Amino acid sequence: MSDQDNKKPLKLFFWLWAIITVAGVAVSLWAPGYLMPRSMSNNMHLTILTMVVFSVAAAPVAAGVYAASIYMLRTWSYRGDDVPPPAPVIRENNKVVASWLLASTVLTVFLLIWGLGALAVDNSSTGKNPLVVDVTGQQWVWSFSYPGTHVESNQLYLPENREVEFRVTSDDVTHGFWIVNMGVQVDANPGTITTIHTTPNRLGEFTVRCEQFCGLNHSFMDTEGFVVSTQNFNSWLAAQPQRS
Ligand SMILES: [Cu+2]
Repeated sequence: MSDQDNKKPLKLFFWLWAIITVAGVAVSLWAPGYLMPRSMSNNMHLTILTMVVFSVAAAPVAAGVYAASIYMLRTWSYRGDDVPPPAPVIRENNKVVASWLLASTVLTVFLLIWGLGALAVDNSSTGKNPLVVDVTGQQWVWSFSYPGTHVESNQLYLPENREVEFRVTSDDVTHGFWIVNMGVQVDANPGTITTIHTTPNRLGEFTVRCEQFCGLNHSFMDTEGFVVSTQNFNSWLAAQPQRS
């Protein structure tokens, strides 16, 4: 093959790769707004951002695989016994192999650093006077109490823009305390208290779910929650029947 012929398949591969990469990046940026639950806390914001960053970073890799597959299907398809197969071009091009290896290494290291950073940030407390909420799971309801008050509720009310420290436990079997919109997910174990922090930053309704199989009515173990203004939160607290 001449040099000119050698460059043709590379060009085709490159254009396939570029088009699929652009499409992949576009979907990665656009889809989370529709597919992910609405973010209502700093944690969830980071979770969604991480998903977008990982998807964008994965787009050129996936595009490389698709482009190579399409290229191979086109080039290596059976054309009769008498037609010799074309010489492999991509695999034997050192420049292509070296840049692919370099790109994969850079991407992997970047994602590792991002992932470790996000993991370290996720569960840490800012220590600024958090609102403490005691969370108890039992078959098959959640209850929430607010230390310093005598309020116990089956709905979770939280004030906006104040850090919350959930102290999570269970009265019977292991449950999983999960607020989808806040990126909060931790096991509720009997006999032990697990803490997790978040700062709700958006007013509105959310759902608290159980995400550990805990028996017959596990799938019905969910309840409503609300992020409200500080003023409305205080009025809600005051209006609750006092537990003796
Ligand atoms: Cu459950």
